[in-house]
Amino acid sequence: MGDGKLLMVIDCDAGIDDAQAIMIALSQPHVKILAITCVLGNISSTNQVCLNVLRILKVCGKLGKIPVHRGAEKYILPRHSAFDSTGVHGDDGLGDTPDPNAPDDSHIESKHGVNALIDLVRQHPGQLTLVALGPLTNLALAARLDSEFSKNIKELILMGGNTAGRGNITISAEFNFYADPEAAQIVLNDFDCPVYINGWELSIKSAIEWTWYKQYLETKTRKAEFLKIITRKRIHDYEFKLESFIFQSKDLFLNYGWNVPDAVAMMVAIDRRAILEMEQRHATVELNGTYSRGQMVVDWADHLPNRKISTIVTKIDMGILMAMMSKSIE
Ligand SMILES: [Ca+2]
Repeated sequence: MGDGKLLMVIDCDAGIDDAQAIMIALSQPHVKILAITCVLGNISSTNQVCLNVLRILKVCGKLGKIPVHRGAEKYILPRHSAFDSTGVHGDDGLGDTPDPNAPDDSHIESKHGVNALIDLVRQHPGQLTLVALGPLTNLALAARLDSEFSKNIKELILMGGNTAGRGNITISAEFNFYADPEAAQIVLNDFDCPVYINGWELSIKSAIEWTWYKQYLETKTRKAEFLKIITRKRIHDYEFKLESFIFQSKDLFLNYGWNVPDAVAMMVAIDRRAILEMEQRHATVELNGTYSRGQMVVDWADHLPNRKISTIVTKIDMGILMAMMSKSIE
């Protein structure tokens, strides 16, 4: 099984960033996506995440060809009142530009996303590349239901966490890890497969040049048009911030670069040569703290011996990223 293909399962909370990442994976001929499992995150409805994935698949001509599963509908131990990132992704997760002909939920598989993950890994032991683009709830639940789950994953590439305490949802936490820190800790502390972490600071460092991105969205294809529609609201917000740049510090401006965190993780999953610099360290997650719940904590000086080692990506090849983004809208 495999035929030289990269066998991939995507777990996501789509999400505009996830849309870009999924489109990248779909455009790579050697990538075979076996399923997409959905979790809450960018929006608090897992069902809506599934509908968004179906819409992305339809735009790319893949509707009905890749199973879409509804996963967890609640975080493991939510300590915050319901929150999501609708300010960034819109109320529906795709920029509030609904398609009246979008596929309905009859296209969603009946099998739960967590069971789908477990079954797929059992069916393809040591062969699956798992790409996690949202909170890690589904992965943690799969590991708790099946103790062999992580052992049989070929590799896990995730978007989440931070290396220098730089937050995007709180003062010190990145969104995916903050949403479900218990799940993130289960994955980082317990998973027995190679884990690649693509965190928030990497995303800031890899922000796409604004002029390039605007031109990119003007490409005359159906897929580019789709991306343009779903990012319209965010672009408006971005341009507003850009115009008020003179009142901002350079550091803050960098925060408003065109970040594509999920695309970065997807690129790393597809082409390991895209990693230019990395650190191999134990990383875990703070579960308490007055300010720091959900912050990734990196053991830079081996204070915690015999812990799981993750690969923390710290620099990527922007040329490969932009080439993959371009290919994804052809
Ligand atoms: Ca995401």
